[in-house]
Amino acid sequence: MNQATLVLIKPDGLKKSLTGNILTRLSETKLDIVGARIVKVSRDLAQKHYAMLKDKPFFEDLLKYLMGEYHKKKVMALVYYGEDAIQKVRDICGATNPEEADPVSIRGAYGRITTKGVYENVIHASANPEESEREIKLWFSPDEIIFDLYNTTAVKKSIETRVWA
Ligand code: IDP
Ligand code: MG
Repeated sequence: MNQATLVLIKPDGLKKSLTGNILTRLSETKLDIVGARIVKVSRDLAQKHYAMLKDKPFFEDLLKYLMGEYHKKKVMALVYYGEDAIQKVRDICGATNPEEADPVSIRGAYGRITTKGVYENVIHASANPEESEREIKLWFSPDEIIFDLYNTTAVKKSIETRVWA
């Protein structure tokens, strides 16, 4: 079954210039990239993305990590699409704890746990279809993805917006 999944190259991945290596590893899946953005992550976006972890003791550090306070203030967000996309990407990412991840996986190869206990595991990937839909809708608007993954609705907006001067 064709599925979409959200991938984030986290700030440590960008800081360590791992973008190319990670995209190359992900290309082994033969999945299609259907959306891509470089994002400066706000606290609000980080909180929404990791909302289910809000009661964890590491939550505040996790927000700072995703916002780039320990590395670079940017994340690369991608949507991959194709047969069994969610599991294929999760398999290449490896386990959450980078010290326990298969050394051949992305997290096993490039991740670390800091002395402060932050899991710097380089990449995020959606874990299941409910999560991928929620996350893709959080990180992308419909027009930023090359086809309509989900139903859309037209709304008229008359908000002030910035354009190039
Ligand atoms: P996942 O990223 O493999 O789906 P989740 O349990 O959803 O794992 O956790 C989200 C993120 O929170 C992890 O990728 C990692 O950055 C961080 N995290 C999870 N568990 C811990 C922990 O025990 N200590 C520190 N950070 C953690
Ligand atoms: Mg998760």
